Amino acid sequence: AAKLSPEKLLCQLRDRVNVTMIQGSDGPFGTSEWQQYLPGKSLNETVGSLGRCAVVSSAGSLKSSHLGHEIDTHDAVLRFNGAPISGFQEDVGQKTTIRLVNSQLVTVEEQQFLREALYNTGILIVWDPAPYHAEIHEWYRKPDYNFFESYKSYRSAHPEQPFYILNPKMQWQLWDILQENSLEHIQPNPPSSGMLGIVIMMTLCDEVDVYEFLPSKRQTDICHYYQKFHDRACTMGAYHPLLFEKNLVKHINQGTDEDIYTHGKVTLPGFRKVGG
Ligand code: NCC
Repeated sequence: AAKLSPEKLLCQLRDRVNVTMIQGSDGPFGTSEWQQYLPGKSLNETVGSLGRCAVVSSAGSLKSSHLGHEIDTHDAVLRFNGAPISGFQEDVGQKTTIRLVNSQLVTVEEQQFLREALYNTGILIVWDPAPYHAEIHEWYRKPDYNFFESYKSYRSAHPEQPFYILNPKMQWQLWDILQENSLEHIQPNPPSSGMLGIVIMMTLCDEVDVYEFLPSKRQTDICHYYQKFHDRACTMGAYHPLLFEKNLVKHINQGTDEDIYTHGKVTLPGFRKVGG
């Protein structure tokens, strides 16, 4: 049970979660070496102001959803990590405007990340689980995964593709709001890529449709729509506070329960459309 009204919660998200990308003015990134790697334009300048956006979770329940066409009608589509399109267009669409990847993928799966064509479409954003409310310097010295070299290699190979590093402050600003609105104590682990992606799109778009973050009638133990692997924790969470994220998103949903049940679809307002 969330404590705030949906309207108040939206205002809190808008006012307290600062969605920014790492820039030269951020402490350790102020070197001439980093200036060669960080994108010259801000994310806002790169995407402009967007109308209707879609966030596509990687859940197994997208399989056989036939949501591909509906997803592609949006002005922009955000996807996660290694979620593929090829062979799955019917269910997940084919447009990719932004791909949000975690630092584990960029580091541990570096070879695939540098090689696979999947990552060459759209704007890339990488995030890393920073220590709770750590200063940029502290995080820079001790990231969860040291993805910086891999980031530089990717930037050298694809200098034209916008590729941002999410400012890690955001994840804990969001986590604090999740904790304040939950009756239980939440493990201090950062929100999932899914929740971060939703809030990123709420800053860029007028309206955000989120697919299969809240599971539809197709809910399944199959982790991803693109793999045969079963694990309930993918939908319910283990490391990430997924259940709390999903309760919060359900609370601020402006769509219908019917849309959740049939399409796994939630509709959220962009922060520009949030009053008060
Ligand atoms: O699985 P993952 O997430 O890439 O999924 C992206 C987002 O979709 C939502 N999701 C996914 C599956 C499911 N059944 N239900 C869902 O709601 C979640 O919001 C999820 O965030 C991640 O968040 O970055 C995560 O990444 C993977 C993995 O690192 C990447 O896929 C790269 O290989 C993590 N899995 C493991 O570490 C094994 C996962 O815990 C979180």
